[in-house]
Amino acid sequence: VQTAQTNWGELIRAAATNASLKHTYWPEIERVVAEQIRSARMGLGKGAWQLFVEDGEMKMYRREVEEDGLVVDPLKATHQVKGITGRELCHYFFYPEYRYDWEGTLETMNVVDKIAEDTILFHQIHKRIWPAAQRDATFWSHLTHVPDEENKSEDSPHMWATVNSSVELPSHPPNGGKQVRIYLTIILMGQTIISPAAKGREIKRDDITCKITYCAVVNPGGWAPSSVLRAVYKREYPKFLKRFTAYVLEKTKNLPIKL
Ligand code: 16C
Repeated sequence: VQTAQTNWGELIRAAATNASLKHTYWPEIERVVAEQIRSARMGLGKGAWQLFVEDGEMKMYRREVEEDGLVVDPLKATHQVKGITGRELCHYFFYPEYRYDWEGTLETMNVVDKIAEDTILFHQIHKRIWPAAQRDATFWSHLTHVPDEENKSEDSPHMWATVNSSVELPSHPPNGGKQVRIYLTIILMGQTIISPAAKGREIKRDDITCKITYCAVVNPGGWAPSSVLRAVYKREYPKFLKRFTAYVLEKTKNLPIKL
């Protein structure tokens, strides 16, 4: 069972491929992934988070934060989806071959380097929002998990997660093209809860529920009107989480369950 002392760094290292562990980015990946998991698993606390979307099981909270006059409101969303696993959720979010299917803000996506099976470097150009300049992003993406335990409970540390975090790539300098560089730190985490009714028999998709947490901080990197920005994310975050989870349900419905 998870405690305040859970050493996430150690758990993440145990799950990582050798190729990731050997890469110069590894210390940074381990630090950011551990920090993101810790904060994703933290409750909402008192006061700070405001609920701005509630749609069935999906809830989205934000904190209004500005840095140097730019809106960088952190987002924390929770959701529950019946019929998929945390592993399946993170698989479709991580692997580039599915991204154009579900990512509605994308203009182009390029894999800059596949460091390992569990770590990929991306350059993405996003759709322009009038009247602001178009944005692009360079980031590493890492897929990790903490293995299932015999007795899965909501406070045991088992989970799958994909973390995306901005990184400077000499091959793609910021503001080198006509886009303004955005900076992002994002985690998508999924925990699979198996209904006790399935004990002793084959698990069916009806027996599983994925508890999802998605946290994002996006710095727009340059001028964009605050009102436009807040209106855009209020529309785009819920659209993303609904569309993406529907996509994973559709892709997996006739496949064997991957726990
Ligand atoms: O996590 C998500 N996607 C991942 C894989 O692509 C990845 C990317 C995250 C970057 C998302 C920021 C893109 C903002 C660009 C402008 C949006 C254009 C919308 C046009 C729609 C027709 O981690 C899922 C991401 C879900 C969408 C989030 C939207 C957040 C907006 C924040 C404001 C950005 C500043 C825009 C300045 C004009």
